Amino acid sequence: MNKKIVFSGVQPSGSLTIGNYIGALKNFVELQDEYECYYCIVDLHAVTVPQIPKDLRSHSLDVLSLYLAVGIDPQKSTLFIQSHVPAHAELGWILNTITYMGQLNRMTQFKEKSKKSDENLNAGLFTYPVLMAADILLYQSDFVPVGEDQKQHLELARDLAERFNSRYSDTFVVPEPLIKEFGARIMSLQDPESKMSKSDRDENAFILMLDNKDAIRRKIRRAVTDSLGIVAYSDQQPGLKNLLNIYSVLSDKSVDSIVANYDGKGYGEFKDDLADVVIQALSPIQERYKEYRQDKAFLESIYREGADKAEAFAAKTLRKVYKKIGFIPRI
Ligand code: AQP
Repeated sequence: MNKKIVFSGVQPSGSLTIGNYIGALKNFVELQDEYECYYCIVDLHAVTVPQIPKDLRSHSLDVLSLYLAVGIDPQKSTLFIQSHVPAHAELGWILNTITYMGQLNRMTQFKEKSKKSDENLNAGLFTYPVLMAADILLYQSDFVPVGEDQKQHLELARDLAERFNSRYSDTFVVPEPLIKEFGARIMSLQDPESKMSKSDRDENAFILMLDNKDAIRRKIRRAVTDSLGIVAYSDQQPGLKNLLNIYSVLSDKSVDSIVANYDGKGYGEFKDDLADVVIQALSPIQERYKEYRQDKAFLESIYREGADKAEAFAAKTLRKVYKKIGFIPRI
C-alpha cells in the first residue's frame, strides 16, 4: 500500500528557535517512518521580508543541517530547497487566480507581520499563504505538521484545493493539518502573550536551537513569570505555563508530574532545572549540527537529490493542473 504523504517547510529567515523545534522539526522526525515525507527549506517565503543575500544563503544551509541533526534521515525523507523546484512559484501563480482578496485580508500573520515592516509592505507578504498552499498541494499532501500559527494558512490551502477540484474536477488531495496538543505554540520568554519568533528584536524572547549553555541558562533565568511564586499550570500564570510546556515536551514528562515535583519550591530552582533540560535536549543536536554544517559536499548532494525527487513529483501535478485549466501542452 502507498504511504500517505506529509509536507512541511521552514523559512531560512534566521536562526531557528526552540519554538520551531518543538512545533515543527521534532514532529518531522516522528513522522518519517510511517509517511512519505517532503521537508522543504522555503527560501521563496523568506524573501517576503528583507533578507541579506549572504545570510539567506547561509541560513538555508543551516536549516538543512538542522533537519539532519534533529534526526531526519535523507534515505527516508526528501529534503530540498524550494527555489530549486520552479513548480512552487508556477502553481502559486495559478492559485493566486482563484484566491479571493477578502480571504487574504483576513490572515492574521499578514496583519502582524505588516505592522512590523511598514517600509517594505510588499505584495509577496500578502500572497504568502497562496504560495504555501502551492507547496502543499503540489505533493498531494495528506498531512502537514505545523505549529498552531499556521492553522489559518492550512485552512486556505484546503479551501483552494476544494475550489480547484470543484471548478475543474478532482485534482488535489485536500490536506489535513497535524498540530500537536502540546507545544504547538511556544510563547516568547519576554511576553508570554505572543508567539516565540526567530525575528523578534529582543534576543531574550527566544532560545535558539544553537544557543550555547550560558545563553540558554541566562535567557531562562530572565524569562518573565509572575509574583505568585507557585509552580502551577494555569492561565493566570502564562509565563510559567509556557515554561512548563517546554519542560514537558523536552523531558518527555507530564506537566502534572513536573508540577508535583516543585511543590513548595521556588521559581529559581524550577528555572535552573529547566535550563538543564533544554541544554540536555539541544546539546546532541548541536554536536551533530556542527559536523553536518561543515560538510558542504554532503549538504549539496542531499539538496540536489532532494530537488530531483521533489521536482519529478511536482512537475506531474503541475502538468495535470495546466491541462485542466486549458493551457496547451508544450509537446
Ligand atoms: N513559537 C512557535 N511555537 C510552535 N511552533 C512554531 N513555529 C514557529 N514558531 C513557533 C513553527 O515552525 C515552523 C516553521 O516556521 P517558519 O520559519 O516557516 O515561520 P514562522 O511560523 O513565521 O516562524 P517564526 O519563528 O515566527 O519566523 P519568522 O520570525 O521569520 O516569521 C512552522 O510550522 C511554524 O508553525
